[in-house]
Amino acid sequence: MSILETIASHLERGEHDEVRALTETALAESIDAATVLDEGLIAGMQVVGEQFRKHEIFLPDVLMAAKAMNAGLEILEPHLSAADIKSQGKIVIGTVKGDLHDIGKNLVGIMLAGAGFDVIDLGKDVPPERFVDAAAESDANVIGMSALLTTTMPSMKTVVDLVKSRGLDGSVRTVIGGAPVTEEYANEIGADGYSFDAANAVECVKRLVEG
Ligand code: B1M
Repeated sequence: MSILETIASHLERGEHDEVRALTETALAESIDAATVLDEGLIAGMQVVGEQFRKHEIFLPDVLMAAKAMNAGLEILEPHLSAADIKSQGKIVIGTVKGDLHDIGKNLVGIMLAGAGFDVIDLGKDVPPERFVDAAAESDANVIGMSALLTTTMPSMKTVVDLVKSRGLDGSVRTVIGGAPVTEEYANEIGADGYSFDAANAVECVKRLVEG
C-alpha cells in the first residue's frame, strides 16, 4: 500500500494522529501537497461518504473522519497557500444556512487565499442576509457559497436574489459550489459562477473579478 493509500485508510477509520503524522511524512518525502490532498485525504473522505450512504457506518464515524481530515488539512495548509502575493480581490465565503459541512468550504478558502485573494470566512450555517451585509460592508468583489445538503441549496438562491434586490449585482458577483450543486443549478438561480472543486473555484473567481 502506498503512503497515500495508507493516509486514506487511516482517515476512513477516523485516526487523526496517524493522518497528521503520515501527511507530514508524505510532504517530507517530497510528495506534492495537492497530490496528498487529492489522493490521500479527499480519496479517504469519498469512501467515508459512500459507506455512510450505504448505512455501513454512522454519524460518529463520519465526525471522526472529518476530524482526521482537518488534522491533515492543518499540515497541508501552509503548502497550499502562498504568502506575499498582491491582492487579487476580496471574497466573502461561507456555508449556507442550515448546513454544517465546512471542510470543502475551508479548502476553497485556503486555495483562494493561496492565490492572493483576501478571504473573509463567515463560517458555516450562514444566514442569507449575513452574506450580503458582509459583502457590502467590506466592499467584496465576490460572495462564495458552499452547500452539501440538497435541502440547504435554496438558500443560495435567496442570497442571489438579495444581491439583486439591494442593487449590488453590478459590483458583487456570486459563485456557488458543493457536492450536490451543479452548473445547471447555478444557471437556474442566476448565480454568476459555479465550481466543482477548490482549484476550479480559484479559476472561476479570477474570471469573475477580471470581469
Ligand atoms: Co454529512 N452528508 N450530514 N456530515 N457528509 C453528506 C453531504 C452526504 C452526501 C452523505 C451521504 O449520505 N452519502 C449527505 C447529504 C445527502 C443530501 O443532501 N443529498 C449528508 C447528510 C445526510 C448529513 C446529515 C443530515 C446526517 C444526519 O444528521 N443524519 C448531517 C447534516 C448536518 C447539517 O449540515 N445540518 C450531516 C453531518 C455531517 C458531519 C457533521 C458528521 C460531517 C461534516 C463535518 C464538517 O464539515 N466539519 C459530515 C460529512 C463529513 C459528510 C461527507 C461524508 C463528506 C463531506 C466532505 O467533507 N467532503 C458527505 C459525503 C460526500 O460528500 N461524499 C456528507 C470532503 C470535501 C473536501 O468535499 O465538501 O464536496 P466537498 O467540497 C469540495 C467540492 O464540493 C467543492 O470543492 C471542495 C474541494 O474540492 N466545493 C466548492 C465545496 N464548496 C464549494 C464552494 C465553491 C466552490 C467549490 O464556491 C464558493
